[in-house]
Parts: sequence; structure tokens; C-alpha cells
Amino acid sequence: MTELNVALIGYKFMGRAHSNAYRQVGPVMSPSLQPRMKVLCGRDAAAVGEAAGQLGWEESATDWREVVERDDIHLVDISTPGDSHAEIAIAAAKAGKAILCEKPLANTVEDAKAMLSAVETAGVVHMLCHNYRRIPAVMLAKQMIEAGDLGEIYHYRGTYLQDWVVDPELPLLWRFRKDKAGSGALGDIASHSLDLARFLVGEIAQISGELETFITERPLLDDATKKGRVSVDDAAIALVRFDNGALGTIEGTRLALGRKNYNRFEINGSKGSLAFDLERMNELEVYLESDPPARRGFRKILVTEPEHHPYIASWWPPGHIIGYEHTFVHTVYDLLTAIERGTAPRPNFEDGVRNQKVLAAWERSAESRRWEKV
Ligand code: SOE
Repeated sequence: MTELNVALIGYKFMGRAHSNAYRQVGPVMSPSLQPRMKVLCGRDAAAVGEAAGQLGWEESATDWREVVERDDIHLVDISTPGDSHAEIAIAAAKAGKAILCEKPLANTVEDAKAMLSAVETAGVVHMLCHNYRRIPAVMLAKQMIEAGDLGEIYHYRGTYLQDWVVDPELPLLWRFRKDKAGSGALGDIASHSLDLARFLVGEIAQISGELETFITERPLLDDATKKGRVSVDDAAIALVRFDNGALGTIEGTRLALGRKNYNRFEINGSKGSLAFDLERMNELEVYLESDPPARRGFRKILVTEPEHHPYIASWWPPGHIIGYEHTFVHTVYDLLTAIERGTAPRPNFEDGVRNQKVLAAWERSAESRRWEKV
């Protein structure tokens, strides 16, 4: 049995989700490659030490440079804010480590390209964490589209709605600062809908995008009596044209009251339609024009049959549904399996660069108020 030692950098929400994935993946995957949760790295020694204990890491550390250089580390997982992705990933690649990086890959196209070039030069395994690709219902959608069940694709409609920033008294967290996060709802959640669009429909050629910041100031984190400027968008909406001729809409907002984590898409083709909603993540809605006319209509498929998906057989019997955390377990499963087999997992840093180019064209279009080429 080969053990693969992991260092995770960042331990807030996404770091917790990734920690859980390394903890849970062991029994699901091949016994020949098991991850070992070696080091959790963060800036505050006391806080990261406590988090390491809670989340199951053997050690904690505060200097990521030292951690990525360590000979006993094989995989570096980057779950930090976007402004540090490039520096950490490039150092990890130079040190010969496999890398898993949270989305969006970077804050700029330039940084994303530098990261791709570093992993290609070093010849290391690289993966971008767009965990929603790993949902069995999304995989079934992909299989059906590839099999031609939907015919020619006409429309993609991706909507990612949340409401956690609606309170104007919510402080100026890093996610509201362009220097840290790169963008707001755009990179944070619309990027997921965009990645699913590319995964399911194809490359995006042109975009006409809008961005809006409704709450322009927020209390400072260290002094709530003062306010600081929000330098990212609260909401992002776009029309997109795909290379294959399909037309789409993508919307991401964190100001949709009542919508907590509403990640939905609908795809319409010449032979049928598909619809997915993260809040019902074990189901795929399918409409097929080939059904007898009297029986046509959207049906819900509970995607828990082992033949639907490579991962589902490793969990529970059919009908025993899975949840949000499994999307990360599946991501880690695919990453470790690719490392073991010497294959290239997707989405990778190249997908990260392509996604970043769409995000950049979206921002350009919001400025120019014209369609922009990606
Ligand atoms: C916050 O908006 C967030 O945690 C995102 O950062 C994740 O990528 C998304 O999946 C859930 O919401």
C-alpha cells in the first residue's frame, strides 16, 4: 500500500470540506493508495493547531513555504483566498508536488496562465476543485448529452443564487475585497455555473455580461464603527454564446433572499431537456421527445443506481441518498485515482485558465457594455 501525504493550506469553510473528503475517501477508494492527513497550514498558530486537532490532521504549521518544500509531502491542497493561489501553486509545482486548487484558479488570467505553465513544466498532477462536476446526477446529465440523447443543444440556463451577504452589517470579509478574492459572486459562485456550462455544453466563445454591487460599503472587520468600500460585485448576470452554436444565460448572486445555495441548470436540446437543482441533488429531471406523446413530460430520476455513476456503488444501496460533502470526496477520489494511474484528472489548471478567460471577458463586457470575445 502506498501512502500519499497531504498538506492542506487553509482551514476555513472549504478547508473543512476538503479535510472531510480526505477523512472519508479511504474506504471508498483502492486500498493501494490511501491519503494521510499530514499537515494543516494556516496563519494563526493557535487557531490552525486547534483546527488540525478537530479535523484530523497529524500536524499544524504556519509557514506554507516550508510545508510545500517538505520531502514527505506529496500532495498540496490550496484552499486559501484567491490572491495566494498562484504563489503557492507555483512553489508547490517547483517542489514536484501534485496540486489540488480551489476555484477560481486565480484572480487574473495572467496568474492562472503562470500556474498552468508551472505545473506543465514540472510535470506534476494538477486539479481544480469544481466539486459540482462530481455529483452523480450531473454525471448522468453529461453521459446523456454525450450519448446524443438531447440531440443538438440549444440552451444552457445556469443559476447560482445565495443570500448570505444580504445584511449590510455583515463585515468587509475577504470575499468583498478585489485584492483578496479577485471578484465577488462572479468568481465565487457564477464560476461554478460557468464551469458546468463548459463541462456539459462546450467552450464559450462570446459573452455579454453585467456586474452590480448593491451594498457598496460594509463595517470594517477590526473596527465596526468604520466602513470600508466593497470592491467586488454582489451580482453577475450574462448571456453567452457557445462555440457549438448554443445560447446560454449564467447568473450568480449572493443577494437572492431565501435562496441559500440554489445551484440550478436547465439544458434544452432538439430531442429533450434536462434540469438539475443542487437542493435536490440526487435527482435529475429528464424530458425526452422520443417518449410516446401521451406520456411525454419531465420525469425525475433518482440517480443512485450503481450503473449511473462510478462512485455511487461505494456508498449505500440504491435510494440511499448522498449529500454536499460527497462532492468533495468524489473530487479527491478522482484526484488520487489519477495520481495512482498516472492519468490527468479534470477539471485541471487548463480548465482553470479557460474559466478565468470567460470571467475576464465578463468583466470587460460589463465595462464596455458590449459583447466580448473570450
Ligand atoms: C460561498 O459563497 C460558497 O462557499 C462558495 O465559495 C462555494 O464555492 C460554493 O460551492 C458554496 O458557497
